[in-house]
Amino acid sequence: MKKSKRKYFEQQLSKLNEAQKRLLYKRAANLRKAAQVNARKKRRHTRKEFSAKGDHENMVMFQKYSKVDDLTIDDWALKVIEEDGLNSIIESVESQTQQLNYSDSKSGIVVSANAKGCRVQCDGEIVDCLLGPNLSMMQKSEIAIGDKVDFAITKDSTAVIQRVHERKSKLSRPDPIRKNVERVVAANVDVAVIVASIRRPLLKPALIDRYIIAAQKGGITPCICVNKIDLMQDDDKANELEVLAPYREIGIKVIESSASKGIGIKELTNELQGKLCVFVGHSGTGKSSLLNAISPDVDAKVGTVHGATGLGRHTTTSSRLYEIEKDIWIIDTPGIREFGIWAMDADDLKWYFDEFAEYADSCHYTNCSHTHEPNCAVKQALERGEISQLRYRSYLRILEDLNAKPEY
Ligand SMILES: Nc1nc2c(ncn2[C@@H]2O[C@H](COP(=O)(O)OP(=O)(O)OP(=O)(O)O)[C@@H](O)[C@H]2O)c(=O)[nH]1
Ligand SMILES: [Mg+2]
Ligand SMILES: [Zn+2]
Repeated sequence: MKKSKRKYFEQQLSKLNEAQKRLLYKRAANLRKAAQVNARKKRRHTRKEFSAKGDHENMVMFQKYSKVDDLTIDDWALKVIEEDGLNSIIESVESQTQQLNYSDSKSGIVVSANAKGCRVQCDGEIVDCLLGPNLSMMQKSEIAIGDKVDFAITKDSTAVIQRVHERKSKLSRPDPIRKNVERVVAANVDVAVIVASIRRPLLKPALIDRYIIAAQKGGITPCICVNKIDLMQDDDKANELEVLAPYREIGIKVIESSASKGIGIKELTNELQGKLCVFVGHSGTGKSSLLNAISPDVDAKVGTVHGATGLGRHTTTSSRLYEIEKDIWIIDTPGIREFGIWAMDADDLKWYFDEFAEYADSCHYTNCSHTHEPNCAVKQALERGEISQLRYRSYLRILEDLNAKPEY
């Protein structure tokens, strides 16, 4: 920052009172922490690139990211004033003070959310809530569907979220654009129902594997619901469903269903009894249709699939939590093309493939990655057909992705 600019912002800072300064420095500390984490990852990447290629560009980038550590908290505070303006800090403190005049606080569950606020279900009613200033400063991932929250009604009858309770589980993914930002798809979920179809759209085993890993990593039980079984001829059915056998073998529940013919709906309902569930999967597999089949009252919007390609049309555009009678809570989510795994260390990935476990002890190297090492018991089991080729290929693909992304 130029000296003259710095002086100007320092003068602005001196106009703030104690409470405003406290908020400013809190914002500055958050920014500094995020920048340091980011710079550390970028440094690691450029250093690696530099030692591989020895190019000047990566060296310059490395030096640039090293400078982040030289910035003091005062530098960051000035940056906040420069970017957010003095008024945003003054206003935030004012609204924080206003909120002290609220009536007693209530608790509820977040049923939908956007950047400005969220809808909360409380005692059977839906309340539109704004995020309190302490929350709105945080990343969007700080509030997610399924979160248990406390909110208060201010004097002017606005509902404001005061606190998000600690989550017992979460399904996360990296933001598709800003990969170092976590997006929590759903919080406090018991079961993630991975809705797939064999035809229209075609099965995507690699996507199923990613969902399983993300669910298990977040403390959620995965379950597969293979929908649209009415599209298969009886003679081919057993053959075509064989592709899901490896999942059954590792103890994942697989439910066969047809939302349009009402097949498997009872079994699915029983599985979800007393739980909070999230329906995930590729677009057009029938997530919203299954939700409607379980509870016609919900009447979620259902789309069509493309006539020629059999691909879905992204009918559901934002996630929503529905309370179904009989104590079932379901989050319907929009179908997605790709699902990245949040904050996964490449070395840890192998532990998420349960079928490797019984062989891994016999690998020659204790830290065997089951890829290139000699005398790998997992690869031997693969050759004997004891481990599914499809699952092993998924493992290699995800591993490749994780190694290609220096941020994680
Ligand atoms: N044949 C058949 N078609 C189904 C079945 N379930 C759903 N469909 C059809 O598949 C299409 C897509 O269904 P949706 O319920 O909108 O799929 P979705 O997974 O919610 O899709 P997105 O919201 O885009 O992610 C619709 O035309 C449904 O009628 C089924 O069991 N059998
Ligand atoms: Mg849908
Ligand atoms: Zn091995």
